[in-house]
Amino acid sequence: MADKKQDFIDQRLQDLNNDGVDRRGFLKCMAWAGTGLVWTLSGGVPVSRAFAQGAGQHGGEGADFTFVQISDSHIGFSKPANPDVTATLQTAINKINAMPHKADFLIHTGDLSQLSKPSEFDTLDQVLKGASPKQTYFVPGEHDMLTDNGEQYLQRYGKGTKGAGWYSFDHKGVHFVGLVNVVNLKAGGLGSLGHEQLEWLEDDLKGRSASTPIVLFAHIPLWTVYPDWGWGTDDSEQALSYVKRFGSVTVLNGHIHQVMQKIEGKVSFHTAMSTAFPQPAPGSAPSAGPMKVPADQLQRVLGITDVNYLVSGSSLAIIDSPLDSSSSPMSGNGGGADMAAMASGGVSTDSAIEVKIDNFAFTPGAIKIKSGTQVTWINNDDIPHTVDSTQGKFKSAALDTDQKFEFRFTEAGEYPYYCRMHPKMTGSIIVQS
Ligand SMILES: [Cu+2]
Repeated sequence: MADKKQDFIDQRLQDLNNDGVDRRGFLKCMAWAGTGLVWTLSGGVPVSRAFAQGAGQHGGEGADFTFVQISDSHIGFSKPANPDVTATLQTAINKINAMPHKADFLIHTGDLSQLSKPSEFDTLDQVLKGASPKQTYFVPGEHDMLTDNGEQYLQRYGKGTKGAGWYSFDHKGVHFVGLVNVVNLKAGGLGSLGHEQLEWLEDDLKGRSASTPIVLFAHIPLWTVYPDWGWGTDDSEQALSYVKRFGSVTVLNGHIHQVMQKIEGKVSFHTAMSTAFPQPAPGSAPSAGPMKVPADQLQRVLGITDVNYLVSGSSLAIIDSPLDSSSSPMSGNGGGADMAAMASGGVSTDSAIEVKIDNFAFTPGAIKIKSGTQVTWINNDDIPHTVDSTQGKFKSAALDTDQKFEFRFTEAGEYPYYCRMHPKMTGSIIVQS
């Protein structure tokens, strides 16, 4: 039995690696445009494969059914990393529609929008209307909760769900659970499921036969990919303890805009690429964020429809692969903020102070000011951030690129703050009378 299991895992690893994709080419070009992940359920066992793989190879013959994961559409994003994210989502949908074995449904693992705007959701809906699978199951990303704590997301995509939008459903003998780990993020923390959702999950799984294949999906990875960039979920261990007794568990996530895979016992973890823009490999750049690739490469990637749509691969291979930084477009999106240079020992006597938000960091991160000083935060990143007092004393809207937030400090004390979208981003203001 154990041998059989091992054989199976080996087979799967082989499948995952033997995907007909030139991994070096992948690392160079980040074939991120218009990607999606095709899952074929065969005998209750999910196997992923690339869009580019024709019907001949895996074909879907003998498959129970197929579904496709797409992620991180970021509709509304228009920065140089990809000025037309609607077009690349459309490319993904075209691929899905051209699949020889029709997908039963789509799963979208969050960040549908860039700024939670109604017009962005409208555009997404419009593009998805053209998908041949008529059903899409969603979970929200932090970008979908920006303006209204996810009210609008819930109205549009969360009908019949619990809490912040979690739910489960069954499809042809497989039990799917959509989880939400992007609300109530605490300063310094990672993604979070929260007590109420964990209780619900335990209850939802209780009484199901251990032979039922389980698919969990959520936006932020439910395993620790790279905590320095917030790529993990604080209480995912608890959630995973509820699925331990099941024979086949697949965990699908987005958020990090690249493929990472890990198999741990009977649980296999997978993160999908974005349909919008790539992000650097963990630790390979000063921070997470949209990664620009040269325009000619972008065109080349966009022009290729048959190959390079890599969706499966070994995470470890990707993490461990040395990046050729001299010629690679993966060298990140600019120099890092020199935080140390801005560190301030003394009390500033300026009546107005500026804090820059750059490369997912507040700079300077900690400052001492005199009472009455006005602090202005300005977002220099290509991605929105917020400035939220940990004590609830101030709270900005989502600040898009170049947008500012101001607050005048009139009482002495210490004011820690963080970005509610990226709780690893923290700073503090010490006000002296
Ligand atoms: Cu942020």
